Amino acid sequence: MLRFSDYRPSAFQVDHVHLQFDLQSDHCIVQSKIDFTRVNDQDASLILDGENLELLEIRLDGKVLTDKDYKFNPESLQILKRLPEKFTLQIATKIYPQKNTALEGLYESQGIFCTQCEPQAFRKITYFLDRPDVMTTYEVVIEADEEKYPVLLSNGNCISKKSLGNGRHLAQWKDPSKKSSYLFALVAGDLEKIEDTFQTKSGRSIKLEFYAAKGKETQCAFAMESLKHAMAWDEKTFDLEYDLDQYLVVSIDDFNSGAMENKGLNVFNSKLVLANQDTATDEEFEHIESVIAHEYFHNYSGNLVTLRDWFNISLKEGLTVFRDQEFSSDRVGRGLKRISDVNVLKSRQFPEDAGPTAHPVLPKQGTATDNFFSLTIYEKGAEIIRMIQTLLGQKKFREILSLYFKKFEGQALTILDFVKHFEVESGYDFKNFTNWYHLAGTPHVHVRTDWNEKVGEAVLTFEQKNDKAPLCPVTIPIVMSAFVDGNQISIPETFKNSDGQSIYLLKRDQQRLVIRNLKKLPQFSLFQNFSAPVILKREESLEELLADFEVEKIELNLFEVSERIYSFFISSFYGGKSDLQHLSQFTNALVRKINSKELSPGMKAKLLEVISPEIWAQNQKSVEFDQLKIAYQNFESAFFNSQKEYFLKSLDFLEAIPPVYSPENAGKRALQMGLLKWVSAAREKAAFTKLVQLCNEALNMTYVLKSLSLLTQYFSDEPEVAELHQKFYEKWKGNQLVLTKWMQIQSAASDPGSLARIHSLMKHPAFEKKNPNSIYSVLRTFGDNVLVFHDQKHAKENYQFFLESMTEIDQANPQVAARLGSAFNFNGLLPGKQKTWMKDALKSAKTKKLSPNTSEKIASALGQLE
Ligand code: B3K
Ligand code: ZN
Repeated sequence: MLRFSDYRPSAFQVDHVHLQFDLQSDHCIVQSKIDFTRVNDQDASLILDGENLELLEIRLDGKVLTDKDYKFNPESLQILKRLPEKFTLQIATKIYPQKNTALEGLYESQGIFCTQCEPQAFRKITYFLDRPDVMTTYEVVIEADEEKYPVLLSNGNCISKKSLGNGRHLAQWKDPSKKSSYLFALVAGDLEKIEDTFQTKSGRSIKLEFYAAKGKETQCAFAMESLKHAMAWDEKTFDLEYDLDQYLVVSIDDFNSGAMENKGLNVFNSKLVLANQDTATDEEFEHIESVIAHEYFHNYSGNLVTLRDWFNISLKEGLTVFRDQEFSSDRVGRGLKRISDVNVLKSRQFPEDAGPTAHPVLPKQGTATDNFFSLTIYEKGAEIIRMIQTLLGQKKFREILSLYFKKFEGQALTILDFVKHFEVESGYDFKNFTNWYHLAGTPHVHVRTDWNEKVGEAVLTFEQKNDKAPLCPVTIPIVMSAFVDGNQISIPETFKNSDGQSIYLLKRDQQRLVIRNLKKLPQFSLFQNFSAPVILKREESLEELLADFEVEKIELNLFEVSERIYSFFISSFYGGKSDLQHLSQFTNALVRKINSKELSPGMKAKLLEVISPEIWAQNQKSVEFDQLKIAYQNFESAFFNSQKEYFLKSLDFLEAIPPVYSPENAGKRALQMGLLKWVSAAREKAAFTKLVQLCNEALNMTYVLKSLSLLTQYFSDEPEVAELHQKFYEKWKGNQLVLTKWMQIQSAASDPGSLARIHSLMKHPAFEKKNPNSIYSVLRTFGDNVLVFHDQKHAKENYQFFLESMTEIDQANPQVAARLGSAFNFNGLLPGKQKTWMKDALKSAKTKKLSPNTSEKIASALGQLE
């Protein structure tokens, strides 16, 4: 077990490291030369981290060490000899990148060597002090076959390149910046590139290069533009200028996560860098822009100011997510971006925080460091940063953050150092606020409004509860305003941040806010822009919600009102009732909004989205997911029928939008497809015809994929749908990225026979057993598809099959297998039978030989059920 409290500073620092890689066809020899200085603890011996390494030789200050001078095993290397204050170790190890199926350390993907060292895989390359607080400069020599690997890359600048005359060549790279070992990178392959430059605000010219397998490099053009936008934004917003002379990005097909921010040499999963309009959807373009920015922003939040240890990972991840969200807000529109970020939080992070692996943003312990890369660390971490911004106001927050990067450059910090910096610079007392970092679970906030007409007094009663931390309230900033007859009134007990927002702080379990001298009960707008990551339970009638829907101006809050209205209806259909009168009141209001000019097309599309089952389920104690599926179906037909004519007519105005991606075009397409979805859900012939036409003729992947997905979901009985699938497959046979999306829409569909389809997908030639994207698109999509996965009629076999697949994948790739564990997040809501089946499947998985990553997920899931 890893424990936060076990942290000790290293007794040794590394002054410089020189690495030499000899890449061969079935192995690689790594020779390191590491200069050490003892920095404290005169008696401590030097213990280096290693994993699965074959040690060939070790020298201390040039002299070969013998067996009795050191103790080693594949996991560590301890020097027993007394060490001077300064010394140099030379270590030679042998590794096998071609056999590396875990895709950590140095591995080969489709003939390209590449690395993934974060968090602790540098130790799979060579023995080292593999911890983020040991920062040093690197020099790297790579030697490889000249023909097969013409491009040899590492961090920093290339200082020489030469042919060795024997069919091999070498390149020498030097990184002037001190970095942690998790940021080391090496790439070797037959790659092509596109190039550009970025002029920094101080006038330096930065060379930008994107590399991909031959023929695919032109698909990096959008990512290149995104990078330039991100660089300019960080200069403008936080006064952060890129520090090196070049910035390289490489696209790799087999990659466990989305991308990696290695210093000066990012490695990207090809799905997050390659895009053009016939192969990528609008959503993917938007996502690429944000991930390119995210990795770029890490250059400061992560690389230059790094983390002391892996428990503090949210110091860089929460902050960098926050920074990329702000960037994308400026690119695609603040309201829409906030809606989609809050949606990820509610539909994915909240379930994680309620599930078996719930943990604080600053965890206290863990089994596998890899499992720290969670939605909680990333998304909830970003929300905590956002609350700090809310408390101070954006302007002040940005100034203090900008200072943070300048003050701490080159240092390894903790989250509490970060908060301290904000405390010192702003004078604001964050003492109680830091509980947000220490507690697991999502607080539920219950709000009640009481109105005493006689004395003209309104009382808001707030209560917070967190099952995972029952005795510990957190400080919850509630950004709010109140209106009487459309005029804003001032609210007592609130304070204003530097942006002029009124904030009420809920600090205790229960608080009452009394507003006196009122002629009328005000309308309250609470938690504006989702000012705290809580589950809000407001006692409101459907009438009140419908009234709010008419007047709410803040896009996020308007969306949330619609979400609560949808939730009302789903609940009544789930309970076997329907409320058609209110439904037509709602759909009438919705149609009015869609026809009006006050909202953007993208926003209108959002209002047409029904609450997701994952979010709806959060207010329940137990859920019969198959009943819920029926409730959704019944609701969908009732919804359509209440505006049948309007929806049918809406198909006529499906005007052509230019196929190219832009936030505006994306919004317009989303609205069209949002309307078409409702007609499809009612299985109307007109929708079928339109979908088939789009699938056959559209010049844009958003239309094609969305149409095929709606056809799969609602018209799977029509023989033409199978033909369209076959046609799609034939067309895109050579393009693995497109086929991954194709598999995903099939695995996300919720018609009967899902498991059989998953089986056949996994046998399909499009499914690549060792490719993480393939596995995620089929199995993770299936496990996260709550309405299908937990369906009582099929749950038993679903669970068995899923866990068997998970344990099998674990043999080759523990990280990918462990990520499938999100399927257990809803176990707490399962009815008795499903719980028993899940327990049986987990128990039988537990008897197998598992990696620490997967065994931690399975053990915690079992722990929750037992
Ligand atoms: N830092 C990487 C994630 C690496 C995951 C390692 N298991 C990407 C990112 O968050 O930017
Ligand atoms: Zn990150």
